[in-house]
Amino acid sequence: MQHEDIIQGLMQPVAQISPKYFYDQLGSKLFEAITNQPEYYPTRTERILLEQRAEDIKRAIGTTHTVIEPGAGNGEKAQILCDILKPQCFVGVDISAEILQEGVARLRHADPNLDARAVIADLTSRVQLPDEIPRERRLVFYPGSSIGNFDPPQALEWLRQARAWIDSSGGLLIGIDLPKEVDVLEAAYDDADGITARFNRNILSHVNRLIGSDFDPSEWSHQAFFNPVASRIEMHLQADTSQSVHWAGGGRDFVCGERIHTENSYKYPLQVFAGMLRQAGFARVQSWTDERGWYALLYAQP
Ligand code: AVJ
Repeated sequence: MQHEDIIQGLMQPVAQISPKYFYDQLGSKLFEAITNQPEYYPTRTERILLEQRAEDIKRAIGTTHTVIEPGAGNGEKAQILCDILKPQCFVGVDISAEILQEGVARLRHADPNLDARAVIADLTSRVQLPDEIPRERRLVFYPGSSIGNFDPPQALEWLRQARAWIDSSGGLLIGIDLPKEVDVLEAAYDDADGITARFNRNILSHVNRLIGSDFDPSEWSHQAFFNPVASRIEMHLQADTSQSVHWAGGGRDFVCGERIHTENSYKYPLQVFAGMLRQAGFARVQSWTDERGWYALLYAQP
């Protein structure tokens, strides 16, 4: 259960909260604002890549009957891809029901012939897709470098699940953020306007509502840095003062300077990620990269 899961994370020697709890209503809005910050290049770079290479990507993928997008959110990226591929059916999968249903409705409005559906599910566990979704010519679309939130073993597990969703006529189109200069990476997760800092702190307000805790977000500082050994951006919240936090049935003391780990965002070299795709059962892999070499889209087939 959500409740126990959060409390268990908070009781670890180094406290942690899963990044899936960033996305309450305000958190989803703040994330959207992050994607518009000048420092946050991934969303913009991916969109430009998809638009500029649309013809090549379309040729590589061929006819698609059903696009399945885990983490579809507001459906903005789905719109771009559906314009390119013109599938008959779209299935958005997300934990945030309200935003997903809005997104699916918008897609349907843009193309009344598109059979657009919403599946509400927590993507950090295995997801069973409804039986009525056609099996032939599925494309799993996982943009935004969302896979970067998982540890490499979980990421591999996720890729195996994507492989299980498709048959030999299907494929996976996935975006990954590549390693690059540390300054560029760190600025992307600590924008000058402080939007990412607000996004990070907001997780405490969400947790307060979920478990009835009394975190004071204003007592915590946003930290984001690149960990070169693990090749990941880490986000933490650092206590500005020593404090006690309570929740129903428990609590924890934090000393000044102690941290809560809120997110990892892995940056995979292209060849490393292509190797993971092969391990997950995708034999053929094609890729497109922007001219700076910051971001890649990969198309993988069984
Ligand atoms: C949604 C997981 C792709 O890791 O870049 C952005 C989340 N966190 N800024 C990322 C995020 C802070 C984002 N993903």
